[in-house]
Amino acid sequence: MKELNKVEFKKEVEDYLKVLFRKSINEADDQQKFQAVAYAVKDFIVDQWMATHRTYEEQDVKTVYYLSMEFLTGRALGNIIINLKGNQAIKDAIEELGMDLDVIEDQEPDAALGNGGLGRLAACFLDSLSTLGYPAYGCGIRYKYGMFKQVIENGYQLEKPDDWLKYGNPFEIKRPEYAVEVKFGGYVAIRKDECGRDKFVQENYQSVRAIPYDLPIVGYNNNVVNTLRIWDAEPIDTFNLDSFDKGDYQKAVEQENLARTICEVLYPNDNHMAGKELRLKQQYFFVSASIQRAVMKYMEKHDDIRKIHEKVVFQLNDTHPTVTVAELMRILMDEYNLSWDEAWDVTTKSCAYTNHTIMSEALEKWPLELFSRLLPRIYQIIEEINRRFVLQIQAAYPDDNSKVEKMAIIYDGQVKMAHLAIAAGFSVNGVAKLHTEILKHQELKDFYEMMPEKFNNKTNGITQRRFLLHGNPLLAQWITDKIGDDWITNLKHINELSVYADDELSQKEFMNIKYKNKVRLAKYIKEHNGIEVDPRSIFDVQVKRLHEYKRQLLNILHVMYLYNKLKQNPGMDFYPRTFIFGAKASAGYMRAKSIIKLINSVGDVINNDASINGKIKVVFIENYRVSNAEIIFAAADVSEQISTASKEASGTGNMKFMLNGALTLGTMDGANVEIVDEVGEENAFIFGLSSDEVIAYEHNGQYNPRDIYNSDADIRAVLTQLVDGTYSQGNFEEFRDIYNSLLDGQGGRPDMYFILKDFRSYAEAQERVEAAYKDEKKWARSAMLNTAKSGKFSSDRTIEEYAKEIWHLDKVKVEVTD
Ligand code: DL6
Repeated sequence: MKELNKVEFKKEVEDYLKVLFRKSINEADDQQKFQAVAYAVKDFIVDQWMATHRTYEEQDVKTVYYLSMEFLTGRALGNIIINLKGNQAIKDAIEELGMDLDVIEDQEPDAALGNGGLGRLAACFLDSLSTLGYPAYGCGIRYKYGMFKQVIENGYQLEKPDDWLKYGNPFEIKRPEYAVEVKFGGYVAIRKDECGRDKFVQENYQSVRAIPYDLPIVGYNNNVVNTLRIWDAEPIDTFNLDSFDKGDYQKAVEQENLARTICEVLYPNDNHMAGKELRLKQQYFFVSASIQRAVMKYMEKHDDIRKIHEKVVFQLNDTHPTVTVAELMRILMDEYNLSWDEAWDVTTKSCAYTNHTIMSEALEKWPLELFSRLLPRIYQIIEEINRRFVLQIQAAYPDDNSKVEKMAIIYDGQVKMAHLAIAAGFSVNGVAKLHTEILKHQELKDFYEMMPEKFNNKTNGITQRRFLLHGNPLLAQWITDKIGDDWITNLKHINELSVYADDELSQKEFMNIKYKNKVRLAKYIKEHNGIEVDPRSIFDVQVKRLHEYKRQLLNILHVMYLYNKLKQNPGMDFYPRTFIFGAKASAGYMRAKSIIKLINSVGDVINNDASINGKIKVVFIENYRVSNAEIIFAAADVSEQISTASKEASGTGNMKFMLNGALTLGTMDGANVEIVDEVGEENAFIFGLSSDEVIAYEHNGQYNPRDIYNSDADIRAVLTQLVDGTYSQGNFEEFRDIYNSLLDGQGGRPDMYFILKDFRSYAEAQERVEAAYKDEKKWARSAMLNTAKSGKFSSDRTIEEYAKEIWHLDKVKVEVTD
């Protein structure tokens, strides 16, 4: 691997300041300095980027195209620097130029092209693919506005546009030479081609030019730089004279609008389908562009399209890119003249699907009218796939008509994207063991029975390079001092720390690092929230998207309960606790927004009550995102993973906390189950209904939260405080909807997420947390074991499994020649 030369690097930074801004280092502002540093870093990696692609071409490698509506990559600069092992040289260069690397990194806006877990997983996967040397493209959308910026005003969430491209993105390269056309609407006509064959032709359509922008994904210390290709839309021909002459003015305006709107904004819905037409346009837009380009690239070096699956595999990140299946069929049949059977053979060998949720509101179903109007040729193809699939179902279950009803791709006036992905994909995977079991035996039971060979599990993972090496440099260095640095690329090695778990000095060192990270977070909180928190208190953290199933409400109701106890009994034995929240709610999700307001209101009352001597603090961190997440994970003692069992497919925050030595307080849900398998139940705090119990209650309807409300005075007191103005300055209505959702369940079952049912068990687990924390040595041991046992949860492990068991990729070594 080429070494970064400090002297050359300094000169490059100064040159870029001149070329880009006509400024010297003393004149430039911090943003300009960031841009210059970023360009200098890009210069350094571009040789590796070119060498990587040259190697791929020379070796004619098989490539995975990871198709995802979301890539939540966060900031690039810091991550690239650590992956280049360039930290020291660049740090020194920057220091000698009179700058501070942390300040420079802070100038970079997060690339927030994603909502939460699904998008961040995609970003971790890209990091691992490059680090492991697997040929890959990430394919997505270059949203002009990413995930909104959350501002908290008077306790309420406000959404502000995320203008992340305001200063340009120094890392991207526009590739107009690879632009393709994407067509919408019109109708399908049958025309004769030059050989007299019937051809399906889309006519009277509107189209846009899809333009790719490439971003480098730098592997760790291995010269590999893969590409994240995000597509932007431009008008095909703006107001050319032709259009005016033909009276096509209206169409020209519409095409221009289409191009302007398609990539405008990321839909801020996590685990929820909004069903908007523009969203379907976005899906087809980036899928069509990516598949067209992948096919063209393949055909540049090969002559038999029937063998494309030997060199290309498309991984569908949830159902969002499922139109891939029909788009590939269209290209193969309409552009390469393959027969249906030939095209189907290729398609079903090229597409694999990952399911990320069982939440019914997230399952994508499109009304036929909308789908067929927007994508007429794609719809025709899906109709035919459905017709054939229904025949298959009927052949398999001749006596059971209900099977077609449950499994058809088109049914009840809707196109069901998951059914299409399963019918056409050669692999269907869940993202944690429990989740996959639930898919096989509950949600996708019929499909599993019919096609068991397609189903497999790939437990999620996270990259230790961003979430430990970059986010927690003190702990990273300590680990390296103890066991060497193999853990950076092989997290299994981190288990070697286990031998230090009982060593008192190591325990002290470990907890001292935790303390320093808590001081760092306390400073951030003071600066951003104006709240003083005590780094010696227990940092109890729940950061993730706000969703009822994730049960931030359970957490804050418990805080209210603790506060009541403390008020009733001021002298009680109580270990000081700082409850830290961070969460964005979808803009239209009113109850979620109300829960944010409740957390802030409870915080206002408790934080300002001098009578409890600061024993409880409640902090809501505004605009939770990848960059502040790194600081938060490093400082956490307790990791709140308290979803209703069966609802969280995996979770990945749980893994980031564990890696940084926090103890999980959680339900047996998602990957929590596997975390407990690894670390042992004695080093976590498990509570609540099991997934089987939740599912049983959902089926038998025998849960009535009123019974709990009537019999448990503490719970009743807390619920009453939602509607008696305690936390709403006398406004009885502010939290009425939350109250009703727990007891009356307007528009659904009361307490759908079993908050009251799990409350006592949660409170009891919280007591265990407090008792455990008081035993410093025991806690330190458990914290260290959490870090030591996190080896399984590296995305490197996950990607190895995908590569070996689904994609069948070979690793590539890249040499850079000067
Ligand atoms: O697999 C990544 C991530 C899981 O860790 C979360 O448990 C799951 O909720 C999330 N799923 C989604 C589904 N989105 N949609 N639509 O974000 O995936």
